[in-house]
Amino acid sequence: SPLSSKVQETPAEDDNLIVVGVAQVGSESVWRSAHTQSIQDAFTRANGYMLIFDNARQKQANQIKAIRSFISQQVDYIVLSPIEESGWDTVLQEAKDAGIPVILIDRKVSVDDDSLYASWVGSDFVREGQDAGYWLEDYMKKQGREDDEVNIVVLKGTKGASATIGRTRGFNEVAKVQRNWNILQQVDGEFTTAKGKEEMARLLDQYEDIDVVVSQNDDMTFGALEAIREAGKTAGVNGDITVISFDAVDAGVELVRNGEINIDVQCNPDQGKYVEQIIQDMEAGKEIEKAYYVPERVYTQENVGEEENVTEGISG
Ligand code: GZL
Ligand code: ZN
Repeated sequence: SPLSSKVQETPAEDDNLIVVGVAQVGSESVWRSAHTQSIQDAFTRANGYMLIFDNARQKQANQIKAIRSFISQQVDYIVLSPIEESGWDTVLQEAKDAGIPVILIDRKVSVDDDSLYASWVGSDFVREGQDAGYWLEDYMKKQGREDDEVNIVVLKGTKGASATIGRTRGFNEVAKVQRNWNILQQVDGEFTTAKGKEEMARLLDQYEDIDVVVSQNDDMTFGALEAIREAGKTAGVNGDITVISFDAVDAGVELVRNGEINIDVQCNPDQGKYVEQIIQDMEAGKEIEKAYYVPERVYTQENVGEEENVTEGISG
């Protein structure tokens, strides 16, 4: 029979589509899913884009492979959420040599030459950590416990991630000037519910008096709350253990409403539209900033009912 080689139709290349390669961290958390959704909502065909999306499943090597594949496909822009801050100089130089602008989203890179990326959109992670620390300082005062020993455990996110580095630095800045705060342990909870639960259970075994848990994302907090319950303790408002969380995904804010989480420091995942705006500006030859911070707030018992009081738009 004649060779029926089915000729692979190359997709009709609409010249005027902007081709964007996105190297996403993975799908490790509820926050990450919302973040991915914001990217997919922004880069639609209707908006004039062809989106090539890669999920690195939490491995930097996969992100580097994805970037190299975007370069060989000669995309117009590369958007990267770098899983950790180091290890990017070589592959970003390759993108630069290929004349493909790289826009960072969410997390940051630490590179010698910051011309290796055009711009960054994300959260002020150090500020988030400080907000958590200042809230705890204020809360202890309100509770009349400013002179009590406060035993704190910290569930950290994945090693080397800007969110982990920033939240840890910001909280530690406040903690180090509190005479009576003891940070018993800071452990890697990997931003996941399973690991957060496992680590919290281990800490509850090890210490009979934990007053506060600082959990660097809601997914870990969901696990920590299970571990606290299984240890026969209570969490949140009027609980044995005060709970400080980050991300403020919908399910996290719900737990603030019902009192299981005392404060949830928002990390705004709605970043895709800001990166799309930057690309529009670059297409129009406009000057762009090196960094854009997305608007964020914190959720507590007092303000959880309030409307989103963040000002729309990014601050350069
Ligand atoms: C923060 C983001 C973090 C979230 C986690 O901007 O990088 O990664 O806090 C996610 O939920 O895994
Ligand atoms: Zn105590």
